[in-house]
Amino acid sequence: MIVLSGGTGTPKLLQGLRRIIPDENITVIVNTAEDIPISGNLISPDMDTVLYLFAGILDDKKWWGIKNDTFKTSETLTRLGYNEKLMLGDTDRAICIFRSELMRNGASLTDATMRLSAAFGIRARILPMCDEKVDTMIRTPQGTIHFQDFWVGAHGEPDIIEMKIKGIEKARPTNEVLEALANDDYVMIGPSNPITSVGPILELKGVCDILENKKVVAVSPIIGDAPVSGPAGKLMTAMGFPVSSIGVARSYGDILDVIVIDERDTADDRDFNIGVKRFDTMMTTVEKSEALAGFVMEAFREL
Ligand code: GDP
Ligand code: FO1
Repeated sequence: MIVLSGGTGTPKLLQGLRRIIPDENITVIVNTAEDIPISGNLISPDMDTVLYLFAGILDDKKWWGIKNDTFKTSETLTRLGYNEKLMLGDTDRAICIFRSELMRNGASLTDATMRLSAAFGIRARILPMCDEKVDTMIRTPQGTIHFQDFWVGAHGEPDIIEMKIKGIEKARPTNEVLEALANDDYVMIGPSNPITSVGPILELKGVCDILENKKVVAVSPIIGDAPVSGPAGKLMTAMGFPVSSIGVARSYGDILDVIVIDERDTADDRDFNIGVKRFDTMMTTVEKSEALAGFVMEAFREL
């Protein structure tokens, strides 16, 4: 099973999926367009959430960072008068330093991710979508800023005129991603932000063409007219999509076979030109994540 992931909604679904299929059978292709250097080291927020989930160390209250991490370095920097854009935990920072040192010595992001996966004893295959640096940039009336400056720095408040992924035209899905897609017919798109998390993966040259020939099931991150959390609504509006499960399906073009929407969603099935299945998609407990993952697996079996 291949899973396309951002850093919150899909990791919640992966938490459930891991309870029903072995990690060895899971390949996760992770968005890297929100990656950003902090104090000289590369932070890869979506990647790290997925790695920490599979390593069993994720802080799954916040869905980023490491459980019971300390923030001594960050606090000291603040005391000295240097405020980092992201509050990085000490252990989290050590992992980012290790990755960045590997990369400074010539490793690709994929190589570094594999080293980290091995060090954590992770049996799933966790792959960055590409090795080139790509950046989600948000155009606001005040200027164009990095996604992390928009979401963490400015609390998602600025109006959005447009979103662009800088560098995406030159980026390519890695050989590891292409090989994984060549060897698996089933692709799950979790309930991640369709614009900033799934969008960059789909924008990589050739990916949509490959997915059109796969069995693809997505779970909607939008229930009714609002996302469960985060800035997906604002971004969908800026990119011309209605904030609804129909908007989510539309943003994925022709690649979907089935979309799983929430049982509370009042969207009319006839407004989608693909299969629509309904389930409780609010993953407030691991048991609910497992039930949703089981439902998605059943949807694949019926295809
Ligand atoms: P990010 O990288 O942190 O933005 O995380 P993702 O893109 O992976 O996930 C963000 C999306 O997850 C948001 O649009 C939320 O609406 C969605 N989401 C979070 N929790 C849930 C949930 O329990 N159910 C559903 N259906 N969507 C969720
Ligand atoms: N999100 C925050 O809202 N505030 C933070 O201080 C913060 C720190 C942070 C550190 C490491 C990391 O991997 C992620 C972190 N995040 C933080 C989450 C993250 O930047 C965003 O929520 C995601 O990129 C949105 O997809």
